[in-house]
Amino acid sequence: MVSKIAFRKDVLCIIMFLFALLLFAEKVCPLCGRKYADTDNYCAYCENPDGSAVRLEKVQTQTKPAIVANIKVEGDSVIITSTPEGAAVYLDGKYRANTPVTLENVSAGSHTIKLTYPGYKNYARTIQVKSSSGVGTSVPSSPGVGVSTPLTYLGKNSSGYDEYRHEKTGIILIKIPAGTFTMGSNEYDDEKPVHTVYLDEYYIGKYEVTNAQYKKFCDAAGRSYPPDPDFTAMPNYFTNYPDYPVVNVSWNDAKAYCDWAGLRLPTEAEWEKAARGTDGRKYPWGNVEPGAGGFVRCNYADKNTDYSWSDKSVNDGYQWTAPVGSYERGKSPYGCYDMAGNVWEWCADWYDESYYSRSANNNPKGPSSGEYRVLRGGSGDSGAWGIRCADRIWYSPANRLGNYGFRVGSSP
Ligand SMILES: [Ca+2]
Ligand SMILES: [Ca+2]
Ligand SMILES: [Ca+2]
Repeated sequence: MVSKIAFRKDVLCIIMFLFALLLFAEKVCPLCGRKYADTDNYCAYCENPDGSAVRLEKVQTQTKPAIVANIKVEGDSVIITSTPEGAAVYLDGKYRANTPVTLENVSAGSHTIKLTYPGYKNYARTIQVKSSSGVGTSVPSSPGVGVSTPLTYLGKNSSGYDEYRHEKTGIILIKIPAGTFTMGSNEYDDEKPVHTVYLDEYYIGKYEVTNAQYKKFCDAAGRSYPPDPDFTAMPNYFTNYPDYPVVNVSWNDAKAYCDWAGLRLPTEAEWEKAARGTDGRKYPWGNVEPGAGGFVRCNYADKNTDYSWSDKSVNDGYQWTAPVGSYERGKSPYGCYDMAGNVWEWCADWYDESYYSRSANNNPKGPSSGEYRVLRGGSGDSGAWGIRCADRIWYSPANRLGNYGFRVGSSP
């Protein structure tokens, strides 16, 4: 009798063990290295398809292009040009101006010159200056106002779309092919109905317009600098943080910049297509939440902020703004950066909450008049709902805020 009971216990144990194995069987994701259930076809954390390491390889082989710099020392002047033009120039670690630039009265001795440009590797080099006199001052070259300059083709970006450099501003534009996309969502009334929109081919900025890019306009056109947003521990934001997005610009300021540059603001439809592509996705990167799988995809209201809606489980690295192009995983299907978060972006259109119910199917340009202009994409203060590609907000075109900026658009 005793041995019979013991045998049954053994059998029960083996059956339970096999059952447990079946329940808890896991595999390791080759992309993010996390374990997920054997029964799933996708990694539960990063949504990588079963067994695929393709995205990992893609991330690892992406290398940033180099800035090509030409530095000439003539007496106590240092003449710096670069490709791309508009790179931020640092002399001995201190920001001076953007290329092309002549730094004058540079003191004798050895100096370091550093150049930075969004999306490019930093350039650094030591120079020797022989003659000496006084403190260095910078004299930026002054391009003419209202003169449009041509686009230079740069090749295809890592998402497979054509990129161009706008010579006057140094802004990188991505060409968005003609075709239809899904606009709107069922989440809020002003995003309804979901509808199909056709757009002709157009260009849109790869990044939000930076402080350096906006400064070039102010200096050339005699426009006043934006007021300081008073970001904690970021004094003189506009002049000290050249690669960060310009903020505290009104719609009127953004429009004036575009007019000066020979560009324009994107329409609301152009903005949304560039952000979400054609498949109606929720965010530029897809449908997973911004912090899914422990990855960082954008600058939004994370643990560095203290709002009731702050996502304390995510550290995106920034309380206020981040340098443009900081989040590789947050790119849109066309390769545009920061279309979720960082700064809200002014669009060309007047705001009307019921516009989608009567919008044109082809190249909609918004209502013909209104009181407010549209902003898109959310900012460092936004919760996850506010960085959705379909979200719309509005503000008076004459007013500015410390989390409002813009990116440019253009027609071919
Ligand atoms: Ca943040
Ligand atoms: Ca943005
Ligand atoms: Ca909204």
